[in-house]
Amino acid sequence: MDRKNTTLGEFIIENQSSFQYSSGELSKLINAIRLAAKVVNHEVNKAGLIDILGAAGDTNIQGEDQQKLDVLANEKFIQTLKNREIVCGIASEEEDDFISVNSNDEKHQNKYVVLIDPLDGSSNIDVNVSVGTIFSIYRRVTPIGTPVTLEDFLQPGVNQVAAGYIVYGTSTMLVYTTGDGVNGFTLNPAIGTFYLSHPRMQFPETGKIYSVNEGNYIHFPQGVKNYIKYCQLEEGDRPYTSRYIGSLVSDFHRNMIKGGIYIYPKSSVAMEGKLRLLYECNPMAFLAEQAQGKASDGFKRIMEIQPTELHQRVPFFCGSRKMVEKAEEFMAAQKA
Ligand code: P6P
Repeated sequence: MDRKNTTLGEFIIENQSSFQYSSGELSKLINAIRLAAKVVNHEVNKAGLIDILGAAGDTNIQGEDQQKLDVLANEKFIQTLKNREIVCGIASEEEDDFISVNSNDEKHQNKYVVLIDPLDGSSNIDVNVSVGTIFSIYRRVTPIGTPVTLEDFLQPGVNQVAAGYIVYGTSTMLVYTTGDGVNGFTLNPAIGTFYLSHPRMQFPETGKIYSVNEGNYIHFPQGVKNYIKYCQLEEGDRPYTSRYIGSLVSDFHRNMIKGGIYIYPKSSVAMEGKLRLLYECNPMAFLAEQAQGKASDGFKRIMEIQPTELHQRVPFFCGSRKMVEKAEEFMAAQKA
């Protein structure tokens, strides 16, 4: 059922039966993410009011200053997921290594692992620009009741059973897929309930928005430079509009509604690009494909990349199918 104003809770229950492994665990997992999202939303919305702005003083494995809200969001999602004994392992952008959750305790038959970017775009926090949480869910591949291993996390994106994001913007939305399309839920903060506001979200087949940090133009591969110039040419349906928020979730969300392409390519300063495969690119790629869009590294499908490291980075081209295909043509031509 996808009638508007269904609550997220009702939607999960009504659609649980459509999920082939309707053990109820995945429903409980999505519900746990829903709860954590409401807690983080509350903190994000008051960030300017209490002293949780500014770097927490630490830096994460990426060498980035950890904003206090990063730390808080990371703690809230991990704590919520651990407390419900639904998952057997968690990996986070903010954690150097993965976290095992009771997975070597035989009475816990938890079979899901969650990979998460608890607060993506956090550099925008201090300037009141929207940020987001991204999550990706897999079934473990090692035997239930044994300790999770890195193998449980280094799975290709095609193995995902669910993925989604929360965007803390002018309104707070939770957008997710379990492999049967993409649905968007908007939070009514007055009563703390998410309502189905965007059923069956789909990327327009093409669009007129390109999202890339053109400040890095001189460092880009020639194929990306050529595609950017193509977007700017006065010809046919162009020039396109450049829109870049500096928050992947926000740029992706706008492009999914209006049509567009987001590109974070590799460059001479970011040899593998900046975005992380496991908890940014794979979940966004799953959503993109479920919304009739496309996601590649400029050459091959993101979700078919075999991960080798927890925090590995990949170049990312994602959005309206025809726009990604055109960008891929320019990438292929540069190799010719
Ligand atoms: P740049 C945020 O840090 C992020 O991971 C994405 O959300 C965003 O699209 C990108 O990096 C911005 O990176 O190098 O353009 O500032």
